[in-house]
Amino acid sequence: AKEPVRVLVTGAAGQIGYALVPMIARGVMLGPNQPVILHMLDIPPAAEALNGVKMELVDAAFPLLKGVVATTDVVEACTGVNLAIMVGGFPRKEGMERKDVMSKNVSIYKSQASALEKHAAANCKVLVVANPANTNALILKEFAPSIPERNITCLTRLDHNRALGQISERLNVQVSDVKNVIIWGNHSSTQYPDVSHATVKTHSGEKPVPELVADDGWLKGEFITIVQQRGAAIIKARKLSSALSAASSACDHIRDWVLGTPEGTWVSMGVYSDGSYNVPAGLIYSFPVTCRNGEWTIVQGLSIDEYSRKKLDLTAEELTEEKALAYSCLS
Ligand code: NAX
Repeated sequence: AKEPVRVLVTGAAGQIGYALVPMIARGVMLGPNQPVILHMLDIPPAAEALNGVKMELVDAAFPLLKGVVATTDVVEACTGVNLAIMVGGFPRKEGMERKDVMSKNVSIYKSQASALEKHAAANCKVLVVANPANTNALILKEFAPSIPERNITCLTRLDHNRALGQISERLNVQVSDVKNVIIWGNHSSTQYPDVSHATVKTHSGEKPVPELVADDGWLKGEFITIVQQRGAAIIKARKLSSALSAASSACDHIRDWVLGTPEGTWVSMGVYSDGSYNVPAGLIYSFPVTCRNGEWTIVQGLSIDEYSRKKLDLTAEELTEEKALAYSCLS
């Protein structure tokens, strides 16, 4: 039998946590033959709710679930984990300054980085979900210098999946036949959902999405804003932010990273920029990546036209500003 993988979920008593932990325990993230031990962390005010989630996990009798640690102690939560899904954070409340929210998250991610650095298993992979996701991941990277930078990522797969969904609806095709959209940049409204290289599988082979949609106005207008603003549209409809789609996309992100992307397919992940596509090095920026043997590689050589170039730069500028703001919170 396979050794169980220890998976940390922070903010596990929250909405995404509640959707995510049963998916992990069912094998959605790591496959149907991989036993797991869940480590769930939350803060003391949520301790009782967290214990309730643990009770439900026991009640669900998941065959793959070999143990549950539910704790408010960050060291206990991080000890021995192979994967860390960072969902916990400080939400922006009405009337709060951006700097104040940033400052709270910087201090959370700084201390959780140190705990992971000291106590996680060697080669632990990290996915940051909590907003500002890219910048929280960058802070985590800075304060966990012994964790390789290729092991620290943030979630833009939800945006990627939203783009696939919109193309599928527009063209009335199966979402599983659409591939190779790209989310560039920040998980924020400056992200650039790009379909220039996306294709749809048809009876007569793979066709480019721009050719099938044949409405440049829609692709450069409504499509982009729908994807960028989808989170706000969900809040308006549900009076709560995206949770099941975020949880499902987090599973997709880790599954593809660990088990590999299908031949000819790439996905979007927020990763540490090496300067590819002239994106400033040293930002956590969403790129198209392929994954093999547990490692991601940025897809190289895609053509970027002038229109796309501006959008790649705009979201990079926002991330550069966020980085400066985060650093100003450290001093
Ligand atoms: P909730 O407020 O329901 O849950 C957050 C949980 O984190 C709470 O239980 C809270 O007690 C806990 N928490 C706070 N500080 C903590 C700390 N220091 N250590 C451990 N736990 C802590 O939010 P939810 O809807 O679950 O969203 C979680 C995060 O995901 C938010 O930051 C949200 O903005 C972000 N999102 C990111 C998405 C992405 O695609 N990257 C999409 C969905 C979501 O909006």
